[in-house]
Amino acid sequence: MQNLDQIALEAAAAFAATDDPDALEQVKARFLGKNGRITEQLKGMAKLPPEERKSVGATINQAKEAIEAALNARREAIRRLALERRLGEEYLDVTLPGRRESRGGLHPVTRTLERIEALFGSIGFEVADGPEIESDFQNFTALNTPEDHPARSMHDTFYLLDENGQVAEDILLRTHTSPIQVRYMQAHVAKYAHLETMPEIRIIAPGRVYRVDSDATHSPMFHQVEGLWIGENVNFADLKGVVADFLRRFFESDDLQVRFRPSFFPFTEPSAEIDVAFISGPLKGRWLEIAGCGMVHPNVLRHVGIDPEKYIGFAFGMGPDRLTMLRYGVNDLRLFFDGDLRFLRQFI
Ligand code: 2U9
Repeated sequence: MQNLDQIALEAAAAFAATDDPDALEQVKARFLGKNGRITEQLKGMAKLPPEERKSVGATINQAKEAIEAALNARREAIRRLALERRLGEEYLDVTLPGRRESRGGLHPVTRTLERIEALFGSIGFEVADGPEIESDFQNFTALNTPEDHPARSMHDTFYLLDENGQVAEDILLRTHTSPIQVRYMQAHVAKYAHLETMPEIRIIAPGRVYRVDSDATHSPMFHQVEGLWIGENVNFADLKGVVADFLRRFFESDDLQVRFRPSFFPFTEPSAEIDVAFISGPLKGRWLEIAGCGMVHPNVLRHVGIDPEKYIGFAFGMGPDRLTMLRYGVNDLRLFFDGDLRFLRQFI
């Protein structure tokens, strides 16, 4: 029988000479594995006389435990060594600035549109929507615009081409959001055809509109919000109240001055332009044109199948781009549509 102390010493030396976990397990097999040296010792006990087996077995087990203890100590040492090596190689610079999420925001014109929708919503106006590509009927004819009106010319309106590349005279980019109201009224008339008297119509129509025009105060695409209130007894005083109240709430100024100047639009009669004057601030005292309005022309009502002898109402239109310029003190409309984040971030 080999000296067990000697085997234990050899094992400890072999473990110490290994600094890789896989190699360590192979060294372990040489001593504790199926054909390892300790296992051979245990097998050899069979040949011993029975009276010696107990003490020899105890000695072998002591050696085995010593080897296992040395193995575990080496495993732990190798683990710690690997960790220290990694800590030496890799490091975290906690002084580096973090990667921040960039914060988005609503476009200033979108904020104005949402504000307008909320203010009119608070007095019972619904928001209506419609297509940006329109028919000549919905955009012009239904709105009492004469056949030879300059707005219908190709200098003012973007027409679309047909499949042969020819200008299609009856499809165009809407020049105002009025066709939204035309469609809404047509649908409303159909929906309540079974009733003797239809419910009132109270809507606003916000959206993008298109005209052949481009300078510091005109963009070929711009926004409009129009409003419409049709009922059996809606008058010009209602129009003045609704619009003046809206403007004072929009500009957060109770003493904003509002005036109505006679004007002309094909789709309203009588018609008026609406001006406002601020009583303080940089724009103090100057009258600014802000919207147009009037009582809906009887021909417009007839075009959508509403009896102008029974129903009457008002309409108005304003430019939310211009309202945004006034509210934030911006002097070039094009800034809103250039998509330059340095400009737009100021409104977040
Ligand atoms: C229907 C009937 C009538 C909408 C109206 C105006 C007057 C008007 C301008 C303001 C500035 C356009 O954005 S702007 O350039 N609008 O002056 N709009 S009355 O009249 C309607 C609308 C729909 C069925």
